[in-house]
Amino acid sequence: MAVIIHIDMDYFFAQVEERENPHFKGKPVVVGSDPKEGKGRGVVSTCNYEARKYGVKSGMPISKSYQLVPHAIFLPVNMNFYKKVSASVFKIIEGYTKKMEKVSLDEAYIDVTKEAGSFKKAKEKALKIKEEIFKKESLTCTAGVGENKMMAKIACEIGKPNGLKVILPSETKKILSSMDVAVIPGIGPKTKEKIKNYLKEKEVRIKDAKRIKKSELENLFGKRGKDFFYKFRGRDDSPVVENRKTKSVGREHTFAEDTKDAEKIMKTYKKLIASTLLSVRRKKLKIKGVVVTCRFEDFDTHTKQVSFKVGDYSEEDLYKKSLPLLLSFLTKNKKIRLIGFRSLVVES
Ligand code: DCP
Ligand code: CA
Ligand code: CA
Repeated sequence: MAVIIHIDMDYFFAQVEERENPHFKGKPVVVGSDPKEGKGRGVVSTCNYEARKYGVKSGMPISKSYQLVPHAIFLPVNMNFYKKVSASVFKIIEGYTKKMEKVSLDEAYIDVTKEAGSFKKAKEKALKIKEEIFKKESLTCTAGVGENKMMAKIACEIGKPNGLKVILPSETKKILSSMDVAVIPGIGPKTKEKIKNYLKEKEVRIKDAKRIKKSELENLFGKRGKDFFYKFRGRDDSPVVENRKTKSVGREHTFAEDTKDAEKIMKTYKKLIASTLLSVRRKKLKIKGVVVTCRFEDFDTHTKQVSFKVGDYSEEDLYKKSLPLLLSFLTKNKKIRLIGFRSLVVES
């Protein structure tokens, strides 16, 4: 049996805004598009718990949220900043485990089966992570611990906000049975509606959904149906998949003398590609993009990059794909001191 922790930041974008503006604390904060005094046409990204008391929710039209709490603090989505905060948070979590899967800017699964071994140890680990995130980033999160990804996520939902909830394997079935089917990942409003109609009931809890046979679920939902059958029973075999780190492999060359000789530059460039590719193949890596660097005679240094589908590429492919980048440097009216070629790679 596995031991999985799911971490989800509380009211993430809004909490980051509160942290940056302590005088917002205690007031309703809505992050999203401009409400334009009720005429705005975008949606709410998220809001703090004060705003939730008025019924504001993620995804709601911003105009509706303005009707509900016109006196709220409305803020635009400062995505680049949230991304930075997210990276710092994940860095903290990574310090505790090798096996982490980020699933969005504010949530991740970690598989602690080997490292922690027991639910008790996993709970201690989750608490340490929560404490370190709070200490270093002044942000709260909720952690859920369960026997698989689904149960860890459900535990996290129960524990929100600023909670730590463990669902022991012996509790899994009982906890699930009285919950609404919509807690099952993959069951959205449409799927729920179909199940409701099939059972001819007004509301469907998981214990009701368990009356549907596997074959019936398969008829209703195809492959997903079988998945639902097991999930209603607390089973989920999906593994925690580490996010593949992008690394790069590259070469560079400094010319003996600064040059504008296109033929000479091209010849060197092709050699850099060939040598890089050799190294990529030796390490059995797959390529997902390239970066071209150029340093001019005055040491002014530029890089350009292009991404493409992860795969195996030939020297010729890489040359063709990256040539426009190199050419953009050659058209500058300056001599070149160094060129570099780098391929962005992932483990295959
Ligand atoms: N988000 C968004 N639009 C949505 C849902 C979410 O832009 N429809 C963004 C804003 C959230 C962040 O993603 O802050 C994380 O989403 P969550 O669903 O985890 O929600 P919150 O973190 O805001 O709240 P909770 O405390 O319920 O996790
Ligand atoms: Ca969240
Ligand atoms: Ca989330």
